[in-house]
Amino acid sequence: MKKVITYGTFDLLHEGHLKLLQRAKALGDYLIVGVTSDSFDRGRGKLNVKNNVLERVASVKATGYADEIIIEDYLGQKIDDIQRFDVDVFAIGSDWEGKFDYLKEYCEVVYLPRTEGISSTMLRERQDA
Ligand code: C2G
Repeated sequence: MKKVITYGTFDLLHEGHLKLLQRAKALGDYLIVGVTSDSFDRGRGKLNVKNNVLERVASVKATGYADEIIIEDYLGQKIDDIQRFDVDVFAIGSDWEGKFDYLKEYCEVVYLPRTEGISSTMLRERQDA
């Protein structure tokens, strides 16, 4: 069984997230999605997130693409997860191109095309307007 893992905040879940999850799932048989905790996001400077972690987990669950959902809560967790779950493929959007090449020591790393014209930032701005 080929295991794929991906991570994200998935705030105000939109079509870009949906496509990313669909493409990640298609890379293997079993998809693990790591949803960032609120404190992990604050720590990496994402201060504007609208949905809390439970809401974001529920949105990811509702897509039907995730076989398992975990919480990402600390720096360096990706390596631990890949080893713990015996992951074959790490997938992430192309806005991160090159940034996760250090994981190639542990599994295959795939950058998936990002969906243009939609983002959580755009939706948050629209909500605030
Ligand atoms: N994404 C996409 N198209 C968009 C927006 C997002 O393909 N228009 C993808 C991103 O590339 C990412 C996933 O959707 O793979 C989740 O995006 P975010 O919620 O913005 O999360 P991000 O900050 O990219 O988290 O540890 C966390 C991860 O490193 C990345």
